[in-house]
Amino acid sequence: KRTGLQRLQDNINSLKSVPLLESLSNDVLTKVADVLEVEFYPAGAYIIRQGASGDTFFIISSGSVKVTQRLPGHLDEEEIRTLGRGDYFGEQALLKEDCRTASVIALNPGVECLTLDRDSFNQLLGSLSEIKEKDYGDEQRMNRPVIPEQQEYD
Ligand code: PCG
Repeated sequence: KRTGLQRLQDNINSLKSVPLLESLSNDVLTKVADVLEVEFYPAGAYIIRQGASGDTFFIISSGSVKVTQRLPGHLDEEEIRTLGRGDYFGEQALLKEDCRTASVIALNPGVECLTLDRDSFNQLLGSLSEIKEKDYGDEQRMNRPVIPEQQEYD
C-alpha cells in the first residue's frame, strides 16, 4: 500500500517533467504536489465547455485532448489543436475571471489530469511569465475572413 508521502513524491516527480513548471523551486513544487487532485476523463468527455464558468486549471499527465472553438459566422466548432502529456489548459478563465474560451475534449482511450483550483493556481502558478504571456492567436482566428465554401447563400 502506498503511503501519502510516497504519493506526494510521485506527484513531485511527474511535475518535474512538465515544461511549464521547470522554473519553479522545490518548495513551490512541493506545495503544488500537495494541493493537486488527480482526475480521469473517459474518451469523448468534455473536460471544459466553451462559455461555461470554471475554477480549475489542468495539466495532462497521460493521454491527449482536442481543443475546439466556436467562431463567429461558422456553424461548426473548429478543431484548434491537440494537447498531450505535459501540456496544460484552463488558465484563461482563471486569469481573466471570465468564461471558458474554448472546449477541451478527452481523446482515446481517456485522459488523466492533475488539477489545481483557482486559489492554488493564482498563488502558485499565476505569476509564471509563460502563463501571463501566452498568446493562442485567437484574435487572428476570429478576424479571419469567412472562406466561400463556409458561407451560406440563398
Ligand atoms: P480556458 O480557461 O478558456 O478554457 C479553455 C482552454 O483551452 C483555455 O483556457 C486554454 O487553456 C486552452 N486552449 C488551447 N488552445 C487554445 C486556443 O487556441 N485558444 C483559446 N482561447 N484557448 C486555448
